Amino acid sequence: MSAVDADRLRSSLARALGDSKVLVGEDLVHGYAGDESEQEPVLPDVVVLASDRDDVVATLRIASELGAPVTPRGAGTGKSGGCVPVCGGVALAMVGMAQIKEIDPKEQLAVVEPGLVLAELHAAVEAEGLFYPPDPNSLKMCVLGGNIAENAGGPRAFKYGVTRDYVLGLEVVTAEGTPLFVGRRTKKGVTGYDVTALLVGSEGTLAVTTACTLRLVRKPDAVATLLGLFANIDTAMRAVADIVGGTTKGRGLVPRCLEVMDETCVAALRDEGFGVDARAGALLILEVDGDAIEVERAMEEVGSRAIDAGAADVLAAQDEAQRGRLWDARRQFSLVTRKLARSKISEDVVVPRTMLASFVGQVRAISERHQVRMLTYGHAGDGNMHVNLLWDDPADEPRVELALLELFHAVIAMRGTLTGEHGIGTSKAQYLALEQSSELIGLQRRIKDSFDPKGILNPGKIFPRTGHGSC
Ligand code: 2HG
Ligand code: ZN
Repeated sequence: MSAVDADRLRSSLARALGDSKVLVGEDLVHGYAGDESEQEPVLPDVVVLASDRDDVVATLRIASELGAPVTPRGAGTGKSGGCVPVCGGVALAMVGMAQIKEIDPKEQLAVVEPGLVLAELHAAVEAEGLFYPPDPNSLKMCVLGGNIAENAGGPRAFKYGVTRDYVLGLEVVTAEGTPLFVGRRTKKGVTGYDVTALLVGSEGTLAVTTACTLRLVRKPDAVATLLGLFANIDTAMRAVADIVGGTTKGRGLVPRCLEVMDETCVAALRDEGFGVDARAGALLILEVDGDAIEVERAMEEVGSRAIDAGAADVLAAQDEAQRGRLWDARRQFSLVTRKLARSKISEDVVVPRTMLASFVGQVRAISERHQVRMLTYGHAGDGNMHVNLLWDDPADEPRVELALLELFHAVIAMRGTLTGEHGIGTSKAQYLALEQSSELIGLQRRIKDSFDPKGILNPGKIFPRTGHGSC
């Protein structure tokens, strides 16, 4: 934005919302410039601290009138640049709207504001005997609005599905500042288009969420966590195939989590001081839930499938504290791997589960061919793999880019997809056309236009930055 336009924007917002909700100046706005991806932070011209829906309406009306970009923002834990205000303008901070408005145990639903921290929602519904399954690993920091924008997943997605499967309805404000309720509160409903499903995962480009109606399920009575020790990731992937796909000994099983870590990941955990059993080259975290009898049986079945597939051992967490430590190690993984090199790119590609063994072979070959350090971990049950590319010397960047491009080509050739839970954002926008036809991209651009005719909502995301959506 030009300096004059930015000044006009700031003063209009301050007049409408009051100075206390409008942050101006580098010192105050720099905390709203980046996220947890490799996308360079960009300073917004102004930050609005929304505390209710009226603030969002007023902000969007002013921005729409002035043609100013608006980038909605949750906790900033995103991994694809989604909340980085790449075109400047307004960073619309939603964390001040963090109320739980309703938990209805009979209807099994909750209505919450978008700034609510996910772990707080978990605790509140579990106290009522209910369960909200999505569990991205940033769950102690990330907020529901961000989860909805990116259609977040997490380890439990294998059994329970992703955020979209739990959003019944949304209260949103359109780019022009019109409040709308989309969706429903009922279990079923097919009235009109499924606009709710479209908005979930739209990365803040279509509307701003001000409240969400979430579907809950019954909290499982019991849960057990197992740790499978494998010589290498290839054997671990064989176990995943046998557990999920079945063997001559029995049908496929549905543990709630099936998380894999390769040899580089395990070594990094050891370096961080986590006491990993010496027999483990690669690890599989397996978690089952249900009633106590189901859990007992599932533990045995899953454990013996892993042993049959070649696990050196399968250890069961003995109590909540041990379970907690195991998940803590897994949840810190994104940060642990950041320490392995000066730069890292973290991907979240998905391949059909039956291709996992061949996928790890291809990652190894790409890493060798381009001499780029790569590691793999992630949600193996879903085929959703976090391949990380690591490098220290900026001169290596061209090789890293080639390796990345080759990785994406390999994924698409396997009929996989570029992103399973982090979104396209800015970081994968240039690769969108590898997966989607120009007709499909064009259709999505037209959808964007009809929600946001002036192109002010989170510009520069999803679509490659030429023409529409560029600043
Ligand atoms: C995870 O599963 C997150 O830990 C982050 O999706 C993945 O940063 C990453 O590589
Ligand atoms: Zn993940």
